[in-house]
Amino acid sequence: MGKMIDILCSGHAACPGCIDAVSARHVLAALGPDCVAVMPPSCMAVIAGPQPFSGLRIPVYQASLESAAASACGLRRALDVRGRTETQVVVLAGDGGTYDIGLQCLSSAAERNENILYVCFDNEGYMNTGAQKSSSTPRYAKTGSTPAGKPTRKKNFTEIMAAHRVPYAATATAGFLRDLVRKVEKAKSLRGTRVLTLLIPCLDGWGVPEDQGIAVARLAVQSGMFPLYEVEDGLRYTLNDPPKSRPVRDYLMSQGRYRNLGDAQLDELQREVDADWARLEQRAQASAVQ
Ligand SMILES: Cc1ncc(C[n+]2csc(CCOP(=O)(O)OP(=O)(O)O)c2C)c(N)n1
Ligand code: SF4
Ligand SMILES: [Mg+2]
Repeated sequence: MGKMIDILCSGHAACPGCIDAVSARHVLAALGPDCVAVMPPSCMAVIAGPQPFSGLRIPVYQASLESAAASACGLRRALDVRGRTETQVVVLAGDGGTYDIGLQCLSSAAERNENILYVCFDNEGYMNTGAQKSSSTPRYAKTGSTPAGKPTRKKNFTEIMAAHRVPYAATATAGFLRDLVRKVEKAKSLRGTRVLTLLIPCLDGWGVPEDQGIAVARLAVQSGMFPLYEVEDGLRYTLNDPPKSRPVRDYLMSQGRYRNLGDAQLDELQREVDADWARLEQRAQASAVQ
C-alpha cells in the first residue's frame, strides 16, 4: 500500500487497542479528502469528538441515531446542486444505528439508490452506552441486556441490503486489511447506494484483551462466523479469501461473552455457520456460471 493520507487525527478517544479507530483510519484514507462524513451517535462519533469539533480532517455532521442515511441523502443533494458531484458522502455508523434504529431511513435511501457510501462499524451491540444487545448480536452472546446469552440469531444485514438490489454490499474487517481497502476503493468507484459492514470486536463488550482485536477479527472470518463476501446489484455473489477453515469453537473461546457455553450450544452454532456458509457458496457458484 502507498503512503496513507491520514484523515483521522491521532489522540482520538477510542478505547486503547480498539480496531474501530484503525478501521476508520483506513476507510477514510482510501476515500481521500474529497469527502464529507455523517455520524450518528456511536463509538465512532465518540472517537471523532463532540460536534462542532472533530478529529477528522474532513467536514463531519453528527446526525441523530434514527436519521444518518436521511442526513447523508440531504448532503448529497446539496453537494450535487453545488456541482460537487464527485465528493463522497460517507456514513460512519454503528450496528445499533444501522440494523435497528436507523434501518427505515437507510432502507428508503437504498430503495431510491441514493449516491452514498454507508459504512457500518459492527461491534454487535450498543457499545458506547455500556454494551446492550442489538439485532446484530449473535445467538448466545452475553450482553448487559442479555446476561444469560441472546436467544435469537444475528440479523443478516448484508442480505437485507442486497435484497434492495443496491450496486454494492460487502463485508470486511481490519483483520484482513488489503481486502478492506480494496472494497472501499471499489465502493468509491461505483455510484448509488454502497454498503460496507466492518466487523469490530469490542474489547470491553466482548471480553477481548486489548491486544487481541485484530486476532479475534481474523478468527471470526476463519471460523465462518463473519464471512468476507461481496454482492453486486443484489445478484452477483463473490466469496473472498480466506475460506472457512477453523471450528467456531476457536472463535467463541477467544471471547468472554461466550463464557460457559455448553457443548450443545457450540454444536448448534457450528451447524448454523455451516449451513450459512453452504448457502453463500451456492450463491457464489451460481454467480460464477451466469
Ligand atoms: C433514539 C435514540 N435512542 C437511544 C440513544 C442513546 N444512544 C446513543 S449511542 C447508542 C448506542 C449506539 O449503538 P451502535 O450504533 O451499535 O454504536 P456503538 O456505540 O456500538 O459503536 C445509544 C443507545 C440515542 N442517541 N437515540
Ligand atoms: S466500547 Fe468497544 S467498540 Fe467502542 S471504542 Fe471501546 S472497545 Fe472499541
Ligand atoms: Mg455497536
